[in-house]
Amino acid sequence: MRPQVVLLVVSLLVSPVCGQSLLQAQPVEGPVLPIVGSPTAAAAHDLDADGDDDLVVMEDTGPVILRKQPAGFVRETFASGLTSGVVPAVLAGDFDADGQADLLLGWYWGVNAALRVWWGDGSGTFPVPNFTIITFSSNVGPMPIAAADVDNDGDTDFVFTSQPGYGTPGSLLVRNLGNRAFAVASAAQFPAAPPSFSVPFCVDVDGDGWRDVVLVSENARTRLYWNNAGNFIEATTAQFPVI
Ligand SMILES: [Ca+2]
Ligand SMILES: [Ca+2]
Ligand SMILES: [Ca+2]
Ligand SMILES: [Ca+2]
Repeated sequence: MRPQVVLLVVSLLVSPVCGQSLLQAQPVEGPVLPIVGSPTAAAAHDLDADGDDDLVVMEDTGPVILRKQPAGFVRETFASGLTSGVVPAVLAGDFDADGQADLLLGWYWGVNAALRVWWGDGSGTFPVPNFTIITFSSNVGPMPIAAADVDNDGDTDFVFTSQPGYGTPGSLLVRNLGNRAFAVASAAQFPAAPPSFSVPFCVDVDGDGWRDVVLVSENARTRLYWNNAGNFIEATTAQFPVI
């Protein structure tokens, strides 16, 4: 049986028809997105609750929403208050658990450096400014953001890194307190990250039911922070010897 199987596989591989399908298959071309300029970030979520994922895209002059409709993506702008494309932090999700999609936008520069959570009304277009500003004790330059329920209270929390040159370097944990309120964890609760470009991931490394945080850094070793019932402590290099 084995020689026959081998011959059949070889036959399939050299078959002109099969070879064409394997080697010359062309990708299916998707719709052209109505995006202007050079976007810096994007997130996907069903913003208008019609069963398909829409997009929020950070363009050069601020965020736009691309709602997926049967004929293609419909471009929607909203009064985000952001006029710069230097807004690389964006997430979409239901952050107050009311069943309607919300947006988390972050940006930098001076006193405007903050996170802002836009509360959705279910339309996916955010027609009326309705947001909560999360402020910090020092300037931050939010870039990559990870969303996860790190304190196991049922709502989404945020971990992000503040990049050198755009704010005080380090990583920060923003706890979702419910009722559209947030609190920035203290340095004792969430130790600062290395001063480098880092991307956070929330994952339960040790399987204890609490999501730990892994920070992958550009110019420093990857670090792991154990989640100890909602408070974090950095793993030793013996525990996590990742360069
Ligand atoms: Ca949708
Ligand atoms: Ca919501
Ligand atoms: Ca939580
Ligand atoms: Ca864990």
